[in-house]
Amino acid sequence: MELKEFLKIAANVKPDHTQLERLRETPFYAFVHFSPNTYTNLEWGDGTEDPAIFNPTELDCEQWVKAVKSAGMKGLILTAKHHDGFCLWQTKYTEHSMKNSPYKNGKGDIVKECAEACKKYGIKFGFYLSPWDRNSKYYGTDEYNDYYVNQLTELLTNYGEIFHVWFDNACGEGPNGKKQVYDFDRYIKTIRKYQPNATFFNDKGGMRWCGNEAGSAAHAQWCVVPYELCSISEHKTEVEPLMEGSLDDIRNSEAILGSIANIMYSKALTFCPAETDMSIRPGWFYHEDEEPHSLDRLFDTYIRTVGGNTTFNLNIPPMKNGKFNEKDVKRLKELGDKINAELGVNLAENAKITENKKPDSYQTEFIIELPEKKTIKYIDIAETIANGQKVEAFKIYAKDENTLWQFKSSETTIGSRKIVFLENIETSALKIQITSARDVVELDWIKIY
Ligand code: FUL
Repeated sequence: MELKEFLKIAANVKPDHTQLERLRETPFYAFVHFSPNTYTNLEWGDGTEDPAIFNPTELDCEQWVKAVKSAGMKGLILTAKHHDGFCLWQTKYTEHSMKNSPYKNGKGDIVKECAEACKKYGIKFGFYLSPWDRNSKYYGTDEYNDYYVNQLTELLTNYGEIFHVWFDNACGEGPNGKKQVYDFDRYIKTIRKYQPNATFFNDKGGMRWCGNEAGSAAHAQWCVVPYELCSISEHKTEVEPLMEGSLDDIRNSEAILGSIANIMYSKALTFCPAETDMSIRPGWFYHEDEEPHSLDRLFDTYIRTVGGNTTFNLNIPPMKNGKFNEKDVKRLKELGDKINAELGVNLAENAKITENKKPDSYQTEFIIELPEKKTIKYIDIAETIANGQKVEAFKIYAKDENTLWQFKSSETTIGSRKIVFLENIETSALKIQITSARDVVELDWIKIY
């Protein structure tokens, strides 16, 4: 197969409807880590914690949801079960759960309270059900996969619409010293059966991990990646590898996974966007001695993730009493206000946008002429990601007083959305020059702020 043909195939691998919804409608959502760890001051419980310690006497899920909403997030994922195995809902399958917590005399169901609060305020609800379970006696045996699917089914069928199911890939030892072989195929079939519109997160497919927990999405992000490395994703295209070689040394969490130099060894391609996960504080769980990250750091992460062809999953940990810390509530509101202030008004609303295609090439350029001179801080570009990811590289130019094009920035991929920070350029015209693409470029929008 010729490179040109190969790239055209890669450029036309499309998202499924769940991935498209996540990228377009819900790219920014919250994570809420809450478990016995909140009370033991740990990040990973070992499963021997007494459920009696878990007692959020002032639990206020509506406070969480309102705070999340104020940041502009559209969904919330609760740790229904973390690695310690404690279940935040009324499960039939273990006693290591709310049944033995003093909260509401063992009748509490935090998954329910949280799902209901989300529904009330129009926030989508999802959950994290950790496959690694350091409490379950079944862990490390075949029966554990039944146990896991039973719990998954409870969560998928009793709490209304679920937008995202979070599986971690962590696979440590359980109480009997054994590790589990996870039956991801079965888990995914269960999700598809009960919640066909939900996405799932796992670095092997669905939505993959961006590779770090520091909120750093890389400058070149691809959604179309080798199927061999994201093999639980559904969409695949058989291709002939362009080069003999192996993908053994590449991890599925690498940003450049979809670069030509990597995909040319692949036998099949799949669509698997990255999710960037990060906590508002250093830990995933609440620790009294920690402080929330600065507004600048969070806003910058937003630009580089939601504006970098990944989704952004931002964790806020409730305190022992079951509320978010007021400092976090304030920071979330500041973040939402800053996003609106910086990216709220599209200055290209009344601009004239013209495309000049180069003949016999996928190279093209878009000229944006504004009705008058403006100070421009960001360009926001989106490919028609429903049809695949095409752009490899582009450059930005702005017209100066002498109407000459001045080079401003050199960028790589666009994908679902790329926001470029331009540092206050005063101009009345911009040019986006696509210097390299895999097929005919289609854009959903060009906005400027
Ligand atoms: C990791 C877990 O081990 C952490 O505790 C946390 O839940 C994070 C989001 O995923 O892999």
